[in-house]
Amino acid sequence: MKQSFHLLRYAFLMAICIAFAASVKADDGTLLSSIEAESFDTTSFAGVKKIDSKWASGIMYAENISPSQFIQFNNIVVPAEGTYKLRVYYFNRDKAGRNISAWTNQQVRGTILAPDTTEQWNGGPKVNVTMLVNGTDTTYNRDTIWGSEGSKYADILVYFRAGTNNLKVGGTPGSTLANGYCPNLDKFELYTTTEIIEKPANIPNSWKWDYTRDAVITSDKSYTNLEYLTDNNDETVFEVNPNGTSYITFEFLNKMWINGCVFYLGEGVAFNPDNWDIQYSENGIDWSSSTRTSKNPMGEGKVYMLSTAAVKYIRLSITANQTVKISEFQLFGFPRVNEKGATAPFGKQYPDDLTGEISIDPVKGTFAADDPGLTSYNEVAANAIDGVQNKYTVNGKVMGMSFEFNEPTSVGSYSLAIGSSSNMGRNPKTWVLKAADYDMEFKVIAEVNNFTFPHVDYNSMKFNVANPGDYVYYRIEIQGAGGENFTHISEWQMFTPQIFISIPDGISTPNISDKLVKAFGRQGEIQINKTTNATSTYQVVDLVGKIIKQGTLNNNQTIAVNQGIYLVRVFANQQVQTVKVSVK
Ligand SMILES: [Ca+2]
Ligand SMILES: [Ca+2]
Ligand SMILES: [Ca+2]
Repeated sequence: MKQSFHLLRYAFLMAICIAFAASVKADDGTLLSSIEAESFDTTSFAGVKKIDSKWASGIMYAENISPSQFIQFNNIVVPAEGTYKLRVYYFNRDKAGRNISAWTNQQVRGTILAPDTTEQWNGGPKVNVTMLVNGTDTTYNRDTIWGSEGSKYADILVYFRAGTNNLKVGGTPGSTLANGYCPNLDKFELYTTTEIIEKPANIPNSWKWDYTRDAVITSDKSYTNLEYLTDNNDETVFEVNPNGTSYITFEFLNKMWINGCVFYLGEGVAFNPDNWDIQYSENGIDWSSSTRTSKNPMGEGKVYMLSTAAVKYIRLSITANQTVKISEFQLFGFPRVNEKGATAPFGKQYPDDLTGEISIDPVKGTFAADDPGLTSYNEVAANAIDGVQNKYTVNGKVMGMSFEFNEPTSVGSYSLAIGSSSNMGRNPKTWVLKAADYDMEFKVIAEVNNFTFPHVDYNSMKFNVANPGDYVYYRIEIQGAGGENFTHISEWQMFTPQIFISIPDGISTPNISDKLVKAFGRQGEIQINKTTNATSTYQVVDLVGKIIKQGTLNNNQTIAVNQGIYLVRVFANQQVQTVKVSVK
């Protein structure tokens, strides 16, 4: 019975399709494919259901798609990159309408309103309906009516790359319409269109800063674009054909406890997980493999918690016999130094004046917190400056801390660390760092909005101060993510040098360029010759990520430095060029 139902249905649908195609307006473009919503490939959401309905196209629809949920189609193939029109057929009984979000690959969601109301959630009319057809009243019996007349549609423009894409359609977090729930979805049609949208931004996979910035990075084979592996930029890709196994080694100045990593190959690229490994070593000679546990990433890339030990050497091994592309590799954890009074496995102290950095050691000033913290759990304010092991937790969504230096002090960067990742909802989300001179007139010197900590146990994340100055008072005001109404940190520190991030906070990631300068090392100096007319700035960075010199770039700039290997970074017009130079 079911089978004959289907055959009859198919014949009917074909007739509808032909009739429909003939009625398509010119600006609807060409119908490329028609996809039943219920034929979705994957959903990780148990609540999303496929429901039988004689009123629905394909005799089925998809329902119960909550704000953060979606259905996904993994093999949408289009001939060329660009804009396409997605026609979404839906059932909806909410008079105010509902929002439908649709997005492709790892792009941010695009949203449209589904304004119309249908007879039923499953599309079917409640009663027999009489419609004017070719000038004649025609009655359709509710028990025999067919087709997708029951669903309404809305159009949304989506952006595909050439070849295979995935498409996600679902709810809309934050929408006031039906609390973001998606209408029931019946089917989709994909059309060409003459309309053009910009490619929506991808959800970032990499953090602006990570501990690879503090490492000397070497490879066992010579690669021309190794810096793209760790430039904190999803768009730049390290291409490698290891012809077997190749190692990228990260050597730290001091022992590090590396507890996690990002491994992101690039948009739409898959890689056999058995073909890469994170290893660690005390001496750079004897290596052990870590174990890793996959956690929620920010975008399409993977975040892993790692099981390692406190060591100076970490390496990434890659095994393949063809070209492999890796967009970004990042390391998270904390420095394992100043071990006096340490309780294994976590040192009591973070780096204290490790490289000229200033810790918020009470000797250098006075720490104060707005809230004493959870005293009954010993999650008290003093834990914010005692090392990674202990954490400071407040009952509420705001946390304020101050530090008064004994003398005017320039803070170029600062860090916030989390302890165990078991309460990610309690982590800092949005904050400002303020500073003041003796006059106590505070101004904002750094700001971070909607930050997501990597889902890694015990990790300290560094942030830049865009405009450092000599101030006496510093104050950080944190809004937590609001989990269970608690907010916590394991440590707050301030450092003298600015950290290198590809460009100061608040400015989008620049495009990589090789056309800004020529730079090379000589005896005791670096020579930079501008090849762009644009106003440019430069940074000279050593191999542990510390900025040695920076400033506005003259046409032919000579910079005196000690013997060593440096990265010269030049910024102009939202572009950046990096040149590695060797100074004798
Ligand atoms: Ca359907
Ligand atoms: Ca990159
Ligand atoms: Ca602590």
